[in-house]
Amino acid sequence: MNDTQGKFITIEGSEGVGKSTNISFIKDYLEEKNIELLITREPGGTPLAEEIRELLLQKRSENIDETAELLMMFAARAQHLNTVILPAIDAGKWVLCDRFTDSTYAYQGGGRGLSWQLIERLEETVQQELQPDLTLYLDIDVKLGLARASKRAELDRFESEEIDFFERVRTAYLTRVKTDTKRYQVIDAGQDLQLVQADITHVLESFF
Ligand code: T5A
Repeated sequence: MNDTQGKFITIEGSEGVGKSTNISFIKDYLEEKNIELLITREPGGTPLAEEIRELLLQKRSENIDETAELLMMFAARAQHLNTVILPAIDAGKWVLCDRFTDSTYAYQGGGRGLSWQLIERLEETVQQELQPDLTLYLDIDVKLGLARASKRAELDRFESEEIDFFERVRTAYLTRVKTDTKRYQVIDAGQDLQLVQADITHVLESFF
């Protein structure tokens, strides 16, 4: 990535951790600095990828095979990356993405038990060398996150999983963030929102 290119920031965490809430806070922060920003999400971010999202999140009687789920995540990602994210970065915009491949390591790897080597192979195929410049990982006690999530709309297919699933998701995230302490910045999302946002501001200031 050269100086005329934008930056790629991702925000990660388990259910109800406050990603949407804090994305709008980060948007205000970056726009104050006159940064041209694209906000997007995964799975989704293009019409086709949003259709795949619907397929993935809908509760259904047919059990979705884990590998099929994994491939659908990467199918949506390939479309999103090549038609939305990369063109925006090349045009000098900053991209703020609600979830990216770390979610796949956490949910399909940790949660579903698929191997990280398999995920790595798909990651290389779809992303080549591309990695986010900064990943904010919002960490929360699983029960607290689920309590927050359950206050909103009806639970989707992932949110309806058992608590053990989300404990494995969190463990996978916590393992992953240790692999690159520069890219991953861990925020304690169990705190009051003002404190969470003070920590996010601190991370963004260091990033600049
Ligand atoms: N998925 C995704 C995979 O399995 N593999 C993949 O590769 C990818 C990309 C997508 C699902 O897909 C799975 C993971 C997911 O299950 P999603 O919509 O992105 O779904 O994920 P959710 O976690 O469900 O996202 P939500 O938008 O539903 O939750 P948020 O954005 O984390 O939480 P938010 O901001 O809506 O906050 C939840 C509630 O908590 C309050 C908010 O006001 C809100 O009511 N809140 C706080 N309350 C107290 N203190 C704080 N600090 C608070 N922060 C927020």
